[in-house]
Amino acid sequence: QYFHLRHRGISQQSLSPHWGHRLRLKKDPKVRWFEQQTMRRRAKRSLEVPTDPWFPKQWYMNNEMQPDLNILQSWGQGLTGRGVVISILDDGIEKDHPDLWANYDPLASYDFNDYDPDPQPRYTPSNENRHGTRCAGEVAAMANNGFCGAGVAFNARIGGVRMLDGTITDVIEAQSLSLQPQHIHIYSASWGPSDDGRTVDGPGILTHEAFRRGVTYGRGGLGTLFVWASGNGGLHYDNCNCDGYTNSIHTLSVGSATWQGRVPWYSEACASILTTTFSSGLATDPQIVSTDLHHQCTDKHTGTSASAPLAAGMIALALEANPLLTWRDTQHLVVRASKPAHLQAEDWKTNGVGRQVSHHYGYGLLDAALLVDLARTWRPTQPQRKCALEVVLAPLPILSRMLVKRNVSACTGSQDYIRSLEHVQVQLSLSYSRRGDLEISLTSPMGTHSTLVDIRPLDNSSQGYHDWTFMSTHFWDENPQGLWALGLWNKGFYFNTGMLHRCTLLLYGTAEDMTARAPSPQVTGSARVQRDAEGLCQGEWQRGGRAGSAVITRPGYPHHEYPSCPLLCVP
Ligand SMILES: *[C@@H]1O[C@H](CO)[C@@H](O)[C@H](O)[C@H]1NC(C)=O
Ligand SMILES: *[C@@H]1O[C@H](CO)[C@@H](O)[C@H](O)[C@H]1NC(C)=O
Ligand SMILES: [Ca+2]
Ligand SMILES: [Ca+2]
Ligand SMILES: [Ca+2]
Repeated sequence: QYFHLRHRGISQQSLSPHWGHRLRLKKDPKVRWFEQQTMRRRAKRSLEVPTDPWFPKQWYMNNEMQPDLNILQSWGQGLTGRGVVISILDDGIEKDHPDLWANYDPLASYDFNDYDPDPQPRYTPSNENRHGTRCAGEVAAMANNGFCGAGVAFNARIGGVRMLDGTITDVIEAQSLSLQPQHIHIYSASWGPSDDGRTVDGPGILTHEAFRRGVTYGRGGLGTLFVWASGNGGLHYDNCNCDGYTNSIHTLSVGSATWQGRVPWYSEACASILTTTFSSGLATDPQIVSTDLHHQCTDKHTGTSASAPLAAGMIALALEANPLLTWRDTQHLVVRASKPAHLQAEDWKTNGVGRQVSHHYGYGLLDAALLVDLARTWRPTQPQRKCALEVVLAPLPILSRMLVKRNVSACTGSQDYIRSLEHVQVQLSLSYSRRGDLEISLTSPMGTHSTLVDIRPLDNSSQGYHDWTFMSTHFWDENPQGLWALGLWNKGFYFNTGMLHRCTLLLYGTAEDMTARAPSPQVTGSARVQRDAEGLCQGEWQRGGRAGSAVITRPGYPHHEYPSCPLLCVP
């Protein structure tokens, strides 16, 4: 017979066995076997698989194919976007759609085409205004309601800004991007300048200011998250570094891969892409499932526009796991949670800190489970520093192939000193006989070669670049000290000529050596942590790193999400 014995003299929980009582039991001839009960960590195994009829068609997130976006694993940990607000800046949102209405958030919505609070799309025979509704369903279509599929963050709140169905001005863009910055956490946008392969264009003064204010003051000062599609100009050999929205350091630029891990025909490569999610490919490749106009479902959502909302939904899961992430923390996490996986490209290279990076995919396929795991234990980054250096002191004629080198101290000795890079920008003015023939590249002291703009065969402009800012994410976490090389290479007509007038290297980052961070988090927080009946942590807890790093307190944070908290428990 088995008995369960309790003893009042023994504390409910302790870190060591009680030797005295064990000895007494051991000596007792009537006891043949005993064991002191210890806490066992058990997680519910049930991967919460939505019952929605179209979920089996959601190949990119239903675990059918490996690797996929690893969304099911995050749901299994109870993360579904609860408490996170996302707004889709597009052509409207069908707010009464049977798979959206419950998550629809009027406070995250507006109509800047008609200047009214109702972003309902304008219906036309060709259904051209279905784009926003399709993007919204990817993020937050309702789950387990017997209809359509499920969104990545199916318990998040979703809004829509109608702004693409009409004349677009700097004011409208700026107003859209600064709608309710204390209420909306993530904006997802899949638009930009023409993808014709000959345009160089970016945000106007007001929109630029909207981005700056968003990251500075938005979300209570943690910074609004702007998730952006990289562009659909692949057919026109476009380069997303000629698009000032997606190449902004303030936007998180998302590229696409087909289910087989190929570069889709519409995809544009560039150095400012940070990460990749799945989307469509050829007509025979599976596409993305989402909500559609007229209360319908679709399994035909396509293009880079379909990739950005998937990333926005995954970031919503990370924000639920850790609401205190800043806009730069989020980019750091996305760098770390993106993997080359099976993505095919000719240009994968290993950068100076050992990460694989490509102009087609950034750091690779985003993994939701990895993202939320890293988010939970992330120690905040120090404030952003900026170190600017003039590369060209006097105008230089552009030779057919040239390198302009500069030995950089990274602002050593000043309060702008940078040890670990984040974004790197090159701001330049040059004239050139045929702009699209000129390839511009940047090589870091650690030997990472990044193409700032590849040739664009259709760009026959003779206007050159005027104070244009290119951006690269490929040097992330590298040490910027040493010799940088700007490369200019005429890859077109032999008689091309031009002048490099100005060039400034802008380094962003912090004085912290990010490569020295322990690979797994150092939880040293002290705390008012208590355990509940199941031995799980409850109540307030703190986490901190080594001396000098920030310590955060999160009152009443969901306890069961934190595998790290048992380290310290106050009975
Ligand atoms: C760059 O400058 C530093 C400090 O002046 C010097 O030690 C280093 O040798 C220089 N590197 C190159 C490649 O010139
Ligand atoms: C560039 O090409 C377009 C279309 O082929 C043509 O209309 C335009 O005149 C060309 N511009 C220059 C500067 O050659
Ligand atoms: Ca309206
Ligand atoms: Ca559904
Ligand atoms: Ca483009």
